[in-house]
Amino acid sequence: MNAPLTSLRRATACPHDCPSTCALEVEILEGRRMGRVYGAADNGYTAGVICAKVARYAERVHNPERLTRALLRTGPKGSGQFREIGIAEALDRAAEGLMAAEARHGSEAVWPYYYAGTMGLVQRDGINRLRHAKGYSDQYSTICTALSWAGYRAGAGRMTGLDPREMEQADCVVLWGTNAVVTQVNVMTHAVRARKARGAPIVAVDVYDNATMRQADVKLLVRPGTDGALACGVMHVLFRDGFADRAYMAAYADDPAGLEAHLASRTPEWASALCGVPAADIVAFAHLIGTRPRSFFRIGYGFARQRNGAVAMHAVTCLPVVLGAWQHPGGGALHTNSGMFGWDKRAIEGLELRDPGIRSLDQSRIGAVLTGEAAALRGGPPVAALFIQNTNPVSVAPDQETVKRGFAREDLFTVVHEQVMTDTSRIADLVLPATMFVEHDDVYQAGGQTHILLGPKLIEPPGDCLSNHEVLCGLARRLGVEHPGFAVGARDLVDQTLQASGRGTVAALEAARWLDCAQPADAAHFRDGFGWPDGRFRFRPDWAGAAAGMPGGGDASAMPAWPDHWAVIEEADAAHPFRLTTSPARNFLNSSFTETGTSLAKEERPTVLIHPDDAAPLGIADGDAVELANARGAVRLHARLSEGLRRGVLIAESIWPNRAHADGRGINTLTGADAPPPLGGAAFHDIHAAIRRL
Ligand SMILES: Nc1nc2c(c(=O)[nH]1)N[C@H]1C(S)=C(S)[C@@H](COP(=O)(O)OP(=O)(O)OC[C@H]3O[C@@H](n4cnc5c(=O)[nH]c(N)nc54)[C@H](O)[C@@H]3O)O[C@H]1N2
Ligand SMILES: Nc1nc2c(c(=O)[nH]1)N[C@H]1C(S)=C(S)[C@@H](COP(=O)(O)OP(=O)(O)OC[C@H]3O[C@@H](n4cnc5c(=O)[nH]c(N)nc54)[C@H](O)[C@@H]3O)O[C@H]1N2
Ligand code: SF4
Ligand SMILES: [Mo]
Repeated sequence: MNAPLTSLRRATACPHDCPSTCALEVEILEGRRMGRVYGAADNGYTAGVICAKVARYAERVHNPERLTRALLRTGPKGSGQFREIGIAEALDRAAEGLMAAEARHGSEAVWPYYYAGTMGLVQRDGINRLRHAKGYSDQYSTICTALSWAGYRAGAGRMTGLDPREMEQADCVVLWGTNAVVTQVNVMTHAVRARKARGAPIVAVDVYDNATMRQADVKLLVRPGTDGALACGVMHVLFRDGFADRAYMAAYADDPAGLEAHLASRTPEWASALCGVPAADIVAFAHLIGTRPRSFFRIGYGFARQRNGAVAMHAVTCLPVVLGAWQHPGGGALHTNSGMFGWDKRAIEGLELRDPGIRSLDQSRIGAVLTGEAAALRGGPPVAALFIQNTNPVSVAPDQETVKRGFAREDLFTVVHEQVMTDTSRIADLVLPATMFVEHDDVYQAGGQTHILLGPKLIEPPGDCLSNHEVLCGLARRLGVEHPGFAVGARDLVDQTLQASGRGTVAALEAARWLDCAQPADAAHFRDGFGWPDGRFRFRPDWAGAAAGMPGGGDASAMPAWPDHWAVIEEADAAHPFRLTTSPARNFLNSSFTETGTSLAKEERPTVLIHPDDAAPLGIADGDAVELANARGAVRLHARLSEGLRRGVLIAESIWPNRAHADGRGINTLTGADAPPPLGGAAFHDIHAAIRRL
C-alpha cells in the first residue's frame, strides 16, 4: 500500500510576465511534487482568483517535455538534432564560446539577451551583472513597454497610477485596450465589485468582441490604431458640453486653453470617420464619463502596440485630466505601478560596473542586429555570440524571417538557457536546462498592483536543471569574473536587495508573505503634482526631449504637438486590404504554455478571425486553411468567421510556436521591426495583410 500523501500549502508568487503578479498558494505533495495552485484569498489584490493556466501549473512543472539535461547540437542549425552532455561540460563549452567571440571581435561581440519569462528580479535581471562585468553589449528593452510607457510618461511624467483596489469606489470602469479577462483576470474582480456596489458600468475599448468586451456594459469597437482619434473626439465633447473640469486643469495641467482650441476641430464626426465608432456612441460615452468623474481608466498595452501607440497612449491619459477624475476616490488611471518601487538593484545587476561607452542594442531589432545591419549594430562589431535567458525571440520578435536568417548564421554561437524546447532553443548550439519558479528563490514586484512578493524555493529541480543565477555564477567562474553577486545564493541577493531598497529583510518578507507598497493616496492621485518639476500634466508633450539620448526610436520631431490621431500606421491598401492584430490568447502567455497539453487542446490550432461579409467574396468558409501575406512574408492558419469584429480587420489570437503553422512560419513573420518614435518598440498589432484561401 502507498504511504499516505503529505500535502503542504506554501506561499509564493506567480513568476509570469503578467501585470497581476498573483499571490499564490501551492500544494506541495510529499515534499517534492507540485499539486493544485490557488490564489491567496487574503491578498487584497489577488483576492483568491487566478487564471486557469496557472491553476494547473503542475502540468508545466512535471511535464515530460521539460528540458532536464544540457544539449549540444549535432545536426545542422535548427534541425533539432542534439546529444545530451553533462552540465559542467556544457558550462565549459558556453564559456569557451563566449570567450572565442570576444577574442575575435572584442567584448561587444557578445550579446546577453533576455526578457521577462520570469519576473523575479534576481533570476530575470542577474544577466546584466555578467554583462556589465564583462563589457558585453547592452540591451535596450523595447519589445513590450517602449511605446506605451513613452506615451504615459509624456503626460503624467511618472510611471505610477491608482491602486487598483480603488476600482471598487469608481462610478465607471473603462478598460481601454486590455483584454483583462484573458491577460490579467484580477482586474475583473475589482471592476465587478464596482459594478455590484455602485452600479458602475464597465466600458471596453477594443478592436474585437473579445472575452472582456463580452462582459462589458458599453462596447466601443475601434479600428486598430485609431484610439487617439476616439480620445480626442471624447475630449471635444467634454469641453463642448460642459464636462471639462476647468478648475482642476488650471491647477494641474500645462495648457488647457491650448488643448481646447486644438480639439475644436476634433469633433465626434471627425473621430468617427477615423475610428469607426458611431458619432452618437462617442457622445454617449463622453456623457457617461462626464457625469461620472469617479471614472477609473484601466489602460492596457494592446492599443499602444501601433506605430502611433505612444501618441494614442498620451491622448487616452489626457481624459482623466480633462475630467478632473484624479481628484476623486476611484477616479483617475492605472497603466502601470512599476515606477513606484524604487529598487536598488546594484547587487543584482552590478550597475557600478556598467561602462556607459558600451553600445546598447535594440531588443526588438534582433533580426537586423544578427544579420549585420550597420545602424542596428550602432557602428560596432558584429554579434558573434548570444547568451539567452527568459525569452524566445525566434517566435516572439517581429520580422521573423530576418530573425531566423540571423540565428542561422554559421559564425554565430548561441547558448539558450530554457525550461522547454522552444523555437529559439531548437536553433541553438547549446541548450542549458532551467529551473521553474518553485525550484529557485526570488522576489517579485507587481506592475498592475502594489505588492512585493517572495517566491521561495519549494521543491528540488529535476535532472541537471540550474537556475539562471546558478548558470550566471558558473559562467562567471569560468570567465574569471569577480563580483560579490556571484559569490552568494539567490536568497542572499533577495535579502541584500530588499535591505538596500528599504524594504526589510527576506526573513521578514517570508513571514509576511508579501509587502504592500501602495503609495499614499495623494501621490497615487497626483494630488501632490504630476511627475514634472512644475507638477503639471503635459497636454503638450515634449516628444523630442523624451527621445534625446535614447538609443532606440525613430524621428520624434514629426510627432504631433497635441493629443491626436497620428497617421503613421500601416494602413490597408489595394495589395493588403486588411488590418491585422495579433492579440493574446487566453491559454498561452506569450510563447509560454504552448508546451502544455491542456492549453494546446483549448486553443486548438492557429486561427484568424474574419468577418463573414469579408470572407464570403473571398470564398473563405469557417475552418478553411488560409494564408496571410505582406511584404515581410506569409503565414498559414485556419479561418474562423466572426461578427465580433469590423469589416477589414483580422485578428490572429496568440503566438503559436512556429512549427504549429503549416510551413513553420509563425505569426511574427508578418510584423515589422521598424522602431516607432519616440523610443522604439514593436507594433505587434499594426499590420496590413492580404488573406487567401489555400
Ligand atoms: N505577434 C505578437 N508577438 C508578441 C506579442 C504580441 O502581442 N503579438 N507580445 C509581445 C510581448 S508584450 C512580450 S512581453 C514578448 C514576450 O515573449 P517572451 O519573452 O518569449 O515571453 P515568455 O513566453 O513569457 O517567456 C519566454 C521564455 O522564458 C522561459 N523562462 C521562464 N522562466 C525562466 C527561467 O527562470 N529561466 C530561464 N532560463 N527561462 C525561463 C519560458 O520557458 C519561455 O520559453 O512577446 C512579444 N511578442
Ligand atoms: N493569457 C495571456 N495573458 C497575458 C499574455 C498572454 O499572451 N496571454 N501576455 C502578457 C504580457 S507580456 C503583457 S505585456 C500583457 C498585455 O496585456 P494587455 O494590456 O491586455 O495588452 P495586449 O495583450 O497586447 O492587447 C490587449 C487588447 O488590445 C487589443 N488591441 C489591439 N490593437 C488595438 C487598438 O488599436 N486599439 C484598441 N483599443 N485595442 C487594440 C487587442 O485586440 C487585445 O484584445 O498581458 C500579459 N498576460
Ligand atoms: S493572472 Fe497573471 S499573475 Fe495571476 S496567476 Fe495568471 S498569469 Fe499569473
Ligand atoms: Mo509583454
